[in-house]
Amino acid sequence: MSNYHIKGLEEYFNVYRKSVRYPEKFWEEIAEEHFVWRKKWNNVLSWDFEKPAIKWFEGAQLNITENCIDRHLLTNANKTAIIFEPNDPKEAAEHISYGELSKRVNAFANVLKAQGIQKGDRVCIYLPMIPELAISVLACARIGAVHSVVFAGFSSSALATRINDSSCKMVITSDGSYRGAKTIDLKGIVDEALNDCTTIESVLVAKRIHSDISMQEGRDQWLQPLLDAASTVCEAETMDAEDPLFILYTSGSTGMPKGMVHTTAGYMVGTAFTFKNVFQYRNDDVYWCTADIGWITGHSYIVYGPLANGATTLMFEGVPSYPDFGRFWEVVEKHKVNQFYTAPTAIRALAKENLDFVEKYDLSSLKVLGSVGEPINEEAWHWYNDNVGKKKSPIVDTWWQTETGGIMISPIPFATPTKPTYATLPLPGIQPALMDENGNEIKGNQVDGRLCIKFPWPSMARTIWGNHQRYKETYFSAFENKYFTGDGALRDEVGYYRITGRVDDVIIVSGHNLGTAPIEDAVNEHPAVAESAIVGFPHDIKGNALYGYVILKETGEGRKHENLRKEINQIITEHIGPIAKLDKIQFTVGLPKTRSGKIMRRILRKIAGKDTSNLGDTSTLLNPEVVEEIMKGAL
Ligand code: 7RM
Repeated sequence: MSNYHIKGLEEYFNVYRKSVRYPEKFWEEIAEEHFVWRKKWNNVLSWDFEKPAIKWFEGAQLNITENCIDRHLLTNANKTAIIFEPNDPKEAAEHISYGELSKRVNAFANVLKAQGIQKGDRVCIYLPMIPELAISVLACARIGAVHSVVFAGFSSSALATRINDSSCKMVITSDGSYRGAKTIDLKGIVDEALNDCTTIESVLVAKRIHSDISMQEGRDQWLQPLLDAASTVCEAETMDAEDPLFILYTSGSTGMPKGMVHTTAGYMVGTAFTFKNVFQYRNDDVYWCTADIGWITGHSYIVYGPLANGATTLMFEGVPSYPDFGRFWEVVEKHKVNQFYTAPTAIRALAKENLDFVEKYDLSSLKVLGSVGEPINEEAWHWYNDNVGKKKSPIVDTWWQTETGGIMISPIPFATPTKPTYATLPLPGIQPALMDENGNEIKGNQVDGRLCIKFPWPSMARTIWGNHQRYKETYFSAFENKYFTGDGALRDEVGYYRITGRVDDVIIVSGHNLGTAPIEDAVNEHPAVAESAIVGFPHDIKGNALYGYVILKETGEGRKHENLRKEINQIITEHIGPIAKLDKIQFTVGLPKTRSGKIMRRILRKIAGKDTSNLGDTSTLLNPEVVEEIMKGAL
């Protein structure tokens, strides 16, 4: 039996049982056998969810880049580490071998040092999906600087907030970025942000779009000449197991974004282990995660998890719709992608388009399909399964969070039988619990509640940068001695988990608890519906009533809206019951989405409740213009 690579369902259950009975032993064996350490730990785990204080592999010393790069050089220096697929399909892809990656990371690390960056300093990375992004992340890790990647779709004010919160010393950016047919002036956004920042001493600028930008004397420098002059040898800094590796901001329901802090050893072990099992990665496979490295999915499953396994990981600069909606599948065919990991929002967008875009390409290399970021609705699941996977590639619906660092609940392909809309079973080492409103654990199957985790796992975030109190309040105070995820979930008759969405998405209508996801699933079954979002609004009698925002596949006055409303409610009645019928249905052209593709329900709730005086922070929206539209059409 191998703890590290699980290949069947029985093996999964055996490993899982062991991981719960002897968690320290379980993780220690994995840490021993699959990583290189400069010094071994004195203690596998110490934890206290009250304080909270969690330490894994205390006393150990290592550098994560030695695990992600150096150790593969002995046997695999010529293997491709990173495939870079540019925005424009006419531009050649780049294959970066482990050998070349080593040199480029080391040179970059030497540049950082020459610019005065030291172990523990925070470096803000604001780059598009170009190789320099992965390389700068690894260069920080090489010298023990704490990277804080800010997704390069965020505005200047969002960038400034994040730079200031963790007092970054440096920004790494580019002259601009390509996004489909558009270019974005990244350097201009950085300049604007830096008007409100005092801690930045230097800005390194990668050339990508060759635009005419202004460089501030004494602060800004072009990156390439510095790299060209730097040595390609750089000794890795010795890091303690619990030294911070990075900060990544995640938006809270209110207030400031939270700078989640991930540390070195546990994060490495957790992301490597989950990558290997969830994607069943084999030596010569090509793996592609379409996320941006600016999100946790990109940190854990484009950079660290794959590289720690010596994998070939593909970085895509572009968007799914450029030059047309076949782009993803073209890339799969071109690079013979074996594992493909994307988000439900992308799947739904592509499912709206003509099937020719998929059928044109040879997708026979695909072995495993992944989904992450939000509940994958039944229709999208089937579309993905039928048209992309041709019913032969298992779909891994992976549930996890920025805070969890790595995948928590997911099928193991070819072991766990999949079930649409279910993330299925906890991975080894993960102990979920469903809790009721009174703080009691709900045992047994066919139950639903608030999703908590009872026991620490190596890749969990250790604190919120500069605000440990908020970390405690947000995650460890709702339920005693448990990590609270903020999500609701149900457990079916065989123990499979279905994540029903954020708990604040639960709407109580006439005393019935209704999750939004199942209702949206029902609405989306209507052949004319492309996407929907359900929220509650105050109702005199029912307490709350349901308001549905519905995007139709074909806009225009093709069909009578009144009939559609009736048909949609008919489907809901059939699937869930009349209690879940929508009081109001507004047809709209779009939904307010965060840049990572999550629907911002807070705004929809306010509009439904006719409370639009203060919509709160909308700076992280991808499509702020849609809010105006929706307000105009509100019922
Ligand atoms: C990885 C990521 C976390 C929140 C989480 C959930 C939702 C993520 C799924 C999901 C249902 C899934 N990190 N979520 N994955 N809901 N099924 N497979 O997305 O920090 O950006 O978001 O996303 O609500 O709490 S995140």
